[in-house]
Amino acid sequence: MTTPALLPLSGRRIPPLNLGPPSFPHHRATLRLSEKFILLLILSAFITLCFGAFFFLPDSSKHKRFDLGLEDVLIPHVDAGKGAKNSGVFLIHGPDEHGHREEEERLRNKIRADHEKALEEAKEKLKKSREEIRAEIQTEKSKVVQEMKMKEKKPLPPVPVPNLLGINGGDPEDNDIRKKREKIKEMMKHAWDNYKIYGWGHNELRPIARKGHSTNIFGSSQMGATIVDALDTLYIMGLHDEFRDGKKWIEDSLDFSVNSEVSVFEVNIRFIGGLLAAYYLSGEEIFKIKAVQLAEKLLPAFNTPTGIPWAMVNLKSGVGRNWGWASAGSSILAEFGTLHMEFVHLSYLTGNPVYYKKVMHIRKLLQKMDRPNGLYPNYLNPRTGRWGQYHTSVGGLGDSFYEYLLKAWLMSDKTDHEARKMYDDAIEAIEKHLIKKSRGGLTFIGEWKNGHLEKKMGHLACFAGGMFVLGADGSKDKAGHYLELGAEIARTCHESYDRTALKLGPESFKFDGAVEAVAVRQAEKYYILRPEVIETYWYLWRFTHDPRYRQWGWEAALAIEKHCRVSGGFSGVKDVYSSTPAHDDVQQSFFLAETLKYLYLLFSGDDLLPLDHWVFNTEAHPLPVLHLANTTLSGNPAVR
Ligand code: DMJ
Repeated sequence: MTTPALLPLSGRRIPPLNLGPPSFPHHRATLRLSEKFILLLILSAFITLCFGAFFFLPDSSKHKRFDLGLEDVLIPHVDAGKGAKNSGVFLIHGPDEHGHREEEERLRNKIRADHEKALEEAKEKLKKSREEIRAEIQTEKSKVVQEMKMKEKKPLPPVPVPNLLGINGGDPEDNDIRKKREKIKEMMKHAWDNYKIYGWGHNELRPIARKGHSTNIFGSSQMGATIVDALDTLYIMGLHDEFRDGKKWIEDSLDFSVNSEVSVFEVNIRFIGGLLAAYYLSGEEIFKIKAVQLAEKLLPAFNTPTGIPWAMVNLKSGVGRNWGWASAGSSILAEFGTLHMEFVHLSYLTGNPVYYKKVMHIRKLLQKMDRPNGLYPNYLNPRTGRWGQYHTSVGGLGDSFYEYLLKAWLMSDKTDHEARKMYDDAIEAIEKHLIKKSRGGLTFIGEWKNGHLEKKMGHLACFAGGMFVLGADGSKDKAGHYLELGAEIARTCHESYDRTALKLGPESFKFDGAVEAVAVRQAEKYYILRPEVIETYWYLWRFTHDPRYRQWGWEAALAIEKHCRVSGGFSGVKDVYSSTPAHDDVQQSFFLAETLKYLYLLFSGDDLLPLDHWVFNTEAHPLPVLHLANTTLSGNPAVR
C-alpha cells in the first residue's frame, strides 16, 4: 500500500479505492427482453411436446412408469418369477388395473389439451408485433414493481417511541459563535448542492471532475451513500428542502435488490445508521422500512461456522467473503465489532430478536477467547474462531470495536454492565501496552504488533480522545483520569494538525526520536476530510466547556475551507506538508455525515442532541438511548 488510494478510508478496512467508474455486471446481457420471451415460449412448447409424446409410445415401454406410489419408487423391483434382483426398473403394482387405465387416459388427454393450448398461445404471440410484446412485458414488470412497492409500504409493528429530546435548537446566544455555526451550515450546503448537481444517486462526488464516484465498499451499485449519510446532518441544520429531496430519492430509487458485493460494516454504519437516525429525527416510516430491508440483506453474512460475519456480502445472492488482504482469511475486529448499536435498534423497532441475537453471539464468543496481554487482536478467523496476526490498534482495524462497547452501555441507559466491563478491561490493557508519552510530553496511542510497540498513531485513533471523555463518567474513581487522558489525546492530535503547512492532520504520524506528531512517509501525508480530531474536540467541549476546543475546531474549519473547498464541492488533499497541495478529487460521504455535523454541534448549544438522550454511532448518526428497563420490546422479552 504505497498510494493514498490504497490506504484505509474509514479505518475499519483497507479497501483499494476504485477510481474507475462502477462496473455493472448486467451489461453482458445481450438478448433483448422480447427475444428472450419468444425463446421462452418456444422452449416451453417444446417441453410440453416431448412430455406429451411420451404417451404415444408403444404400451410395453411405458406401462411400468405409471401409478407409482412413493413407497413403490423407493423399493427396487424383485421379479419373483425369475428370481432376478433389481433389474434396474422400478415396479408398478396395482390392485385396480382398470382404474389405472382410466387415470392414464385422463392424464393423456389433459397433456394433449395443454399441449394444443400452449401451441396456440405461442402462435398468437408470434403473430404480435415487437411493440405489442414489449408493451405486454412492460405491463407485467410494472405490476411486479407495484406489488413490491405495496409490500414495502406495509407498516412495521408499532413500538414505544423513545424519549426524543433536543432534535431542534442549540441556537448559540453568542453572536460570534452563531456566525461560525452559520458558516458551517453554508459549507454543508455547498457540499450537498454540488453533489446534487454532479453526483446525484452516485455514492460520492468527484468535485473537480464533477461527476459521481464510488469505491468497492459500496459494491458496484449506485446506492446514494452521500444522500443517506447526510440526511440527519441536513435535518439538524434545518435544511429541510434538501432533506425532502433526499427522502424522495430514497423512496423512489434506493434499491437493495442488486447484484452487488458490499462491506457489511460500512453499509451498517452509513446506511442502516443513517436511515435509523433519519427515522428517529423525522418520524418518517420510510427510513425505518428501508433500514430493515437492508438489514435483511446483511443477515446472510453471519452464516459462517462461528457466526462471526464475513466482511463482505453480495446483497442478491447472500454469498459472503473476507478481504483478500486480511491476515489468514480473517474478519476484522472493528468491522464485526461495530454492529451492536444499529442491530439492537433494529430488534427494538421490529420486535424481531434476530439482529440482537447475532450481535450478542459475537460478544459471547469474544468473551470466551484468550486475549494476549489482555488485548484484542484485530483479526479473527470466522471459520476456525482463532485469532489471526497479533496486531492491536485503537486506530484502523480496531477502533470502533472499543467505541461500541462503551456506547452499548450508554445506549442501554447504562444497564448493559457486561459491555461496560468489557470496555473497562479493554482500555485498561490498551493503556498499559499502547499508550505512551513522547519525549516532548505528547501522549500518543501506538500499535501493538507481535509483542512490539510501533510508535505511530493514526488520524483514526484520534477519536479515542472523545471516547475516553465520554466513558469517564462510569469509571468510578478513574473518571478524572480519563477526562485528563482524553484532553491529552486531543492536544496530541491538535499538534499533528498544527505541525503541518495546511493546518490539517496527516493520515498517521510518528513519535520517533526528534520526530513528534509528524508523518514521515509520503503515503501517510494525506488528509481525506476525516472527522476524528474534530469529533474529539466536540466531546471535550461538551464535557469541559474549555473554549480552546471551539478555537481548535474553528482552525480546522478554516483550513478545510481554504484548502479543500473547490467550486464543485470539497476535496481531500494529498500532502498536508505542502503549501500547494494536489487534491484527491473525492468528497467522502463521511464529510457530510460526520465532519460537518461535529463542527456544527461544536458551535451549537448543548441542548441540541444532549448526550444523556442520544448516542452517536461511529458514523456520527445519533440514535436515542433506549430506556429498556421501562420498555417492552414488542413480543421480545429475549431482547431485554
Ligand atoms: C467513518 O466512516 C467512521 O467514523 C468510521 O468508524 C471510521 N472513520 C470514518 C471516517 O474517517
